[in-house]
Amino acid sequence: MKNVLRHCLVPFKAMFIWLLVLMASHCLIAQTPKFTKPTNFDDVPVYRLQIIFTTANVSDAGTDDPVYIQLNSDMRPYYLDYGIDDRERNRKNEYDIVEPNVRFIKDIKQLNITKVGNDGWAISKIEIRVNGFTIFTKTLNKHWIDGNGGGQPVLNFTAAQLRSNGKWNYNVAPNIYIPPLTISKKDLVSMVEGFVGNYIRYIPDEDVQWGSKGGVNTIWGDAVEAKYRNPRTLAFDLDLQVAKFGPNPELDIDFDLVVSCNNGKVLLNIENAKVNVNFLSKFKVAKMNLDLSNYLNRSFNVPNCNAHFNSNGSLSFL
Ligand SMILES: [Ca+2]
Ligand SMILES: [Ca+2]
Ligand SMILES: [Ca+2]
Repeated sequence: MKNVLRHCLVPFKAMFIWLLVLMASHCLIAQTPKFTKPTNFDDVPVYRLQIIFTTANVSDAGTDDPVYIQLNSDMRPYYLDYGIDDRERNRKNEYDIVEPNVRFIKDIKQLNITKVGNDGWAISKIEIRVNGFTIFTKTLNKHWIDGNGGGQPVLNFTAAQLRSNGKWNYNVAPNIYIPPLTISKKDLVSMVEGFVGNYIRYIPDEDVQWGSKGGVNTIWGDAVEAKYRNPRTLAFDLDLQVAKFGPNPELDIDFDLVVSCNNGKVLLNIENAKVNVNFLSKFKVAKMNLDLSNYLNRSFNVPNCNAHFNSNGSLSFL
């Protein structure tokens, strides 16, 4: 039993370490940070990537179908799924894209939006945000994407279309190359939620979903919650479920996000991970470890490590 549980914990631990390394690269800075402004806008490092969709305000505009995006050909489909009812009529949804294949703005070579299934979705606005700055917006006249009724299930923008948008330059975002010195708790939660919503699509042989109130209740408060414990520790609680015939078993994941300093590098690590369901033994741990080592290379050196959590749960690097 213990052995099974250990196997279950490994992939989740690895995936969160992966996420945290990405978060770390988001903000790891020296006490007197200096950031070189790349000559070319396309060479700006991506510390945070978000995509924002507004669903049109017309009948049936919303959809419960899965939606994924791809920003270059190396990127596997990235599913946009938060622990809420996504893509409702006349609602704006902001998604964090925690994606190792987008390290610089130049890695955004396309925007391909795909919807699976036949519940049509009408989009009225799309926005891409890098490091908190909007670099692309497109207002649409109730653009439907759908798999039937004569609709197209995809909406694509080429590299040239994205870059001719008028916002893809330093004039609009002169400080886009400077990462924030503090990440709010809300933003940390959003990054975890964006990562997990995509990650659960790739767990083999199981249909893992966010918790819900339909049938057996599997959600308490928000699907992702974080609580300040001490300057080194932020405690996360995730509410998920496993789709099964009959009542869906709850999948509750708890872990501590711990910040520390190691040889002048800020490290964010997962500790005390707890999972209440032991179904993850088929997960490819070796693949995850390989991914993890790749992402580790993104860490910055920081000569003076003062990174800590504030009592409001934000992560400060000064
Ligand atoms: Ca619809
Ligand atoms: Ca959802
Ligand atoms: Ca909760």
